[in-house]
Parts: sequence; structure tokens; C-alpha cells
Amino acid sequence: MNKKDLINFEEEIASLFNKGKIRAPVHLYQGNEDKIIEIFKKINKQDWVFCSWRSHYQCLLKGVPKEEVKDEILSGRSISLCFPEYKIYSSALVGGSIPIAVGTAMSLKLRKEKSTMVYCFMGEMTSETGIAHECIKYSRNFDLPIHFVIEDNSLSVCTDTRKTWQQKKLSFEGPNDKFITFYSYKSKWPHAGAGKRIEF
Ligand SMILES: Cc1ncc(C[n+]2csc(CCOP(=O)(O)OP(=O)(O)O)c2C)c(N)n1
Repeated sequence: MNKKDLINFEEEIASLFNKGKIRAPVHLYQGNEDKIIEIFKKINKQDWVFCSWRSHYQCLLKGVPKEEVKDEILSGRSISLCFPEYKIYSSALVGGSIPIAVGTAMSLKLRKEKSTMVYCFMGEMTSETGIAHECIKYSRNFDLPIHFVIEDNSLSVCTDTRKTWQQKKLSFEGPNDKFITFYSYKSKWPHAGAGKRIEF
């Protein structure tokens, strides 16, 4: 899957959604293709990937066939795409997948499965929650095989995350390290929907 394939996939889903063919929420990506492709260069087949409500790109880059991802979206499951056979899991709850990702990393460490990593994606508002702070602190202190990817589109639905917290620089913004990748992007899509039928 290259940049063009990713963009075309989301455009097709947007058009199906706007035509009323998808009768459940969709959360689309746009503008972060180069960054997410770069991250996935390090993610191997045996690694686990945990996501939120916006996960089409992760599923495609983890190797789930395009048609399988599309079928699940058409069935109304875009918001919580799970493909256990491809080791990818999503939750529509803010913070919902983070402790599960940490538990998976703990299990890998206890079982000494050294060749497998966990990657946990979240938005920048999610990264400011208590659950994210605790999970990241625990993972660092116990040196778990997990890497957190924080994707900053500057908004929590329609609210400015930095204004909400009176914080010019967010908690995990800064130099990336062994445990954190923080990157910023700007999308053309609304938080949910595709700009016509239902959006917010
Ligand atoms: C427990 C819970 N509370 C509230 C929501 C509603 N909600 C969905 S996305 C979101 C904002 C998340 O912002 P961010 O983490 O920055 O992710 P983004 O969608 O901007 O990538 C909220 C509050 C939810 N899904 N789960």
C-alpha cells in the first residue's frame, strides 16, 4: 500500500458514506500518509497494532486485504475494526485500547517473546488522559516492548486540545524516543463523516 492507494481508499469510503451506503460512523485519515507509512516500515507481521476509531490506514498497512477492510466498513464496523488474524485491534472508546496494548506487551515480556512488539496508536487528546499517562509511565518504567504513536491533528472532535488544557506544548510533544512517536498532521476531513451526509 503506497500513499496513493491509501488516499484512494479513503476517498472511496468517503464517497460511499456520502451516498448513504455506510449506515454507521466513519473516521477518515488524510494528510498523514508519509508519516504513517514511515512508522509501518518498522512494524512486522508478528507485531500487534492497537488503534482507536480511526484505523483504516493501520489495517491496510498491517496487511489486511483492501476488500476485507472495505467489507467490514460497509457492515458498519469502521469505528472498531478488529482483525485478530492480522494482529490488529481497535476500540471506539477514548483510551479503550491502551491498557489492553500494555497488557499484551506485559505478556510478551513475561513469555520472553523478544521478536514481537506492540504498537499503540492514539490521538493527541487521548494522550492527555489519565489512562494514557499511567500506561505510558508503566510501560517506560517496566521497559515493556511497546511503542506509542501519538497522532496530533490538534482537535478533540471540534475542540482545540491545547486550549482545553491551557498548554502550548502537549505532554508527549518533543523529541521522539524508544517509547513515543509524536507527529502532527492536518486532515481535510471532519472528525467523523465525510463532509456531506452526517458530520461532526
Ligand atoms: C470514553 C469516551 N469518551 C468520549 C468519547 C467521544 N470521543 C470520540 S473521539 C473523541 C476525541 C478524541 O480526540 P483525539 O484523541 O485527539 O483523537 P482524534 O479523533 O482527533 O484523532 C471523543 C471525546 C469516546 N469515544 N469515548
